[in-house]
Amino acid sequence: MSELASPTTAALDADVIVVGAGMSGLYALKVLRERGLRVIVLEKAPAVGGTWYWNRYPGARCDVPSLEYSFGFDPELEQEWVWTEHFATQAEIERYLNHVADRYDLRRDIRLSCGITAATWDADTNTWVFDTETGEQLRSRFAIMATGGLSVPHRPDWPGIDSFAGTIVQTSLWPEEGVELEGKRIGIVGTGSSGVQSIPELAKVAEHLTVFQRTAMFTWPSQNRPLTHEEQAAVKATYRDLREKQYHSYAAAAGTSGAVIFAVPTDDRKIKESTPEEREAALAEHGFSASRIWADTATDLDANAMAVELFNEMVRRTVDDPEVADSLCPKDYPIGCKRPVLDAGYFETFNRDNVTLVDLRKDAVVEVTPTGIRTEHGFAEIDVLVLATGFDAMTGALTRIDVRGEGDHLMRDDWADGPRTYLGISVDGYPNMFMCVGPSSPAVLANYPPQIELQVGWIRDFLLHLGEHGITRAAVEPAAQEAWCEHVADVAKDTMFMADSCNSWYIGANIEGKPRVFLAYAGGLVAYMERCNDVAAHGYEGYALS
Ligand code: N01
Repeated sequence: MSELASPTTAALDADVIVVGAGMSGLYALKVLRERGLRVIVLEKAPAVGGTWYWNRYPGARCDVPSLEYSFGFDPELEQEWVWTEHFATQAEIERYLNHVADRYDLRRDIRLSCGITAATWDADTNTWVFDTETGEQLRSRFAIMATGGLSVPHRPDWPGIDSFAGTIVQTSLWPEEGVELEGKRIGIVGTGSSGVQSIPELAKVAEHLTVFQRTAMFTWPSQNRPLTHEEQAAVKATYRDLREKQYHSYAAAAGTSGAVIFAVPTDDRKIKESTPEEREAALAEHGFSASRIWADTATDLDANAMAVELFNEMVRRTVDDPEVADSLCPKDYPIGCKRPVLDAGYFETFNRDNVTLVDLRKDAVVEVTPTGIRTEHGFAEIDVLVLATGFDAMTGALTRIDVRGEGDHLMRDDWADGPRTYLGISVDGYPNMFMCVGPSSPAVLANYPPQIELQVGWIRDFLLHLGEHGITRAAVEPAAQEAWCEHVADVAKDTMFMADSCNSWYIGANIEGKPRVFLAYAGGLVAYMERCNDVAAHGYEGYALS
């Protein structure tokens, strides 16, 4: 790709440096290298896999069906890989991504244990300079930030937390060698997806498990099951059709199960027009899912409140102790505000003799001591403290390193009031830099592998276009970025994500001081790709190319 390399070929380490060897980094390396670009991937972890390397806590698994949560770019790959369960475990997905790395000979261009501390735009040469944790400096024409939306762990700053003398472990930094849990007194903080998945598993091995809950969670039984040979063969016989459906769906999902399809009601009926008998019949037929079938709960807060009541009725029917059940009932925010969670026996776990719930809304944390957690009304002795306390989502990975663009601007300063992007891919003031599944793209609202294929494919085509036309600088025009940001906010404004009572990581509410801005694109993958493809068809409008 000689056009891309000139005029500073000798000084460039690569045409493209990709930061991150998770799903999008691996795919970017594959498709860019096969089109003749010299690519280096820099990865902080000692292994590939991104999210699926770091999040190896007990119970970690994907909540999108395995046959859908996989790449579709190579029919041979999807035929030869065998999934064992409807929802794959972390270990199986990690094996899959390692298989992808080996099958396409990706490892030779990946530098592991090589996180970056800074990325700096050099306007004199139209190149990006990367400083790595290993002290190296590398230069490329283009930067692709495949740094992940949920890659920067968030940890509570409770008084005394550093004095804890037992084992303290974050679900998203779970050590490869594992953690000794058998027969221990375990405390877990956090009841989001990670907490909800770990709690039933931790309860099975702990002498005692204390769950510290700040906000009760909406979570639905996953109905996970082993995949039979027949089921898998049936999907594989028509895999191309499934992929086409994914690429042309709202959430990059073709099927009818998994967390990403929760936004879609399964029923035409409106809960506000239903009778008590109809609601009772829905509970009898669908159980917890009776709360998510109705056509009017996604945009009508009163309808949503009625669905919440159905959900909470199921909690009360499942959990034996009425006081514990009451604490486990989500009360003050709507269904659809936070990411739906799928579980395996979550509420039933609170019926075990070795599990205690501490409701932090009634009994707040005072301090962590060397031997446990003191709350206003009690003290829990703990050997292992598990933090399932989430992430500085979507923007954290880029604001925590020094990304320095034109005029020496730092991205974290430019994004102080929330991320500003064009198409969730590029940022005004940061030429030649592209983000994978970045803020203001569908990202967390859609199934990742198909979405990555489409978005990274778009970036690849853009880079080839630049090479073919001898262009060495692609910069976003401010007006195009403003229009995109306005559109992103407009699409989200009437959804449950933005309800006044909604405080989720989708809008940065879990991080103190983070601006309340919706961090993804809620218009769906189809509308999103139409817009991206339209931009390309009009000569990459919105970009100044030189
Ligand atoms: O993080 P979260 P997560 N004191 O932010 C609590 C994906 N994912 O790692 O709600 C007490 O959702 C916090 O309480 P509150 C998925 O996209 C997917 O679980 O802020 N509690 C909350 O309960 C998911 O949405 C999969 O009041 C504190 C919890 O910690 C995303 O990752 C599996 C606290 C954090 O929940 C993040 O999920 C796992 C404090 N100081 C993750 N600080 C699957 O595919 C925080 N909390 C299945």
